[in-house]
Amino acid sequence: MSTSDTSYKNGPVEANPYKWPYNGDLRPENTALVVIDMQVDFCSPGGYVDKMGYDLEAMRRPIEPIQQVLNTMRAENYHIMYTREGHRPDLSDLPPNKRWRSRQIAAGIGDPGPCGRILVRGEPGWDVIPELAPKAGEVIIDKPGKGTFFSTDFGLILKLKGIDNLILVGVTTDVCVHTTMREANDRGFECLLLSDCTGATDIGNHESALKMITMQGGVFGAHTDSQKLLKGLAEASNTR
Ligand code: C5J
Repeated sequence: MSTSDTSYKNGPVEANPYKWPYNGDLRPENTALVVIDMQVDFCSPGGYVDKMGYDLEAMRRPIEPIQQVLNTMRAENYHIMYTREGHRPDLSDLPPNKRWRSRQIAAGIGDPGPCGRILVRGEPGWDVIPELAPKAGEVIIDKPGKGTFFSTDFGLILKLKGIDNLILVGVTTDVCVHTTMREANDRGFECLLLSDCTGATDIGNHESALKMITMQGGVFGAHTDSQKLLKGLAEASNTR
């Protein structure tokens, strides 16, 4: 199909600003759910976000809807992938300005805290929260930055698995989820962000991040909520 062809039949998922995916090709083989940074450091008392003094409730609200989406997508054999933000124990992959800035807000990355050294690989705070623990065989991407493509093998794995569509959930909407969505969009992946399965340390930022997606005909893809996604997945499954 040529790039100027606009005759695609849209997909089954009611989303904003278009029915997702754009070309109607929604199958377990070509679609992954990506659970971003639902780690103790972001979602639990004593972790990085808690130490910064932000509202943990906003980080925990997505847990239950993510569980629902995971249950359905696992049962239908969609690809399930996870990410964790974190640094090597020797901090050789931690840019000094990132460390300095985190210390300005009393949550120094690499410093000891109630959940171990903050955002350091192997520490209790770095692991995915038990409510959303990955199952055996699900890919986990360890990333030193905000985006999931930067300094990781995420892109290679997506290519080798034949994945075109990414459904993004996790925290935080405006930072790691949005950065990953932007990186993926630039690489040609078709992205959908789930608004009730994501959370930000500031509600205004969460809402703005959603609004940004809808500009220019869906500048980074589209967004919807978990119930609309589940309805769309059921429709896709019925028509296969
Ligand atoms: C942040 C993230 N906010 N997972 N990381 O530092 O969004």
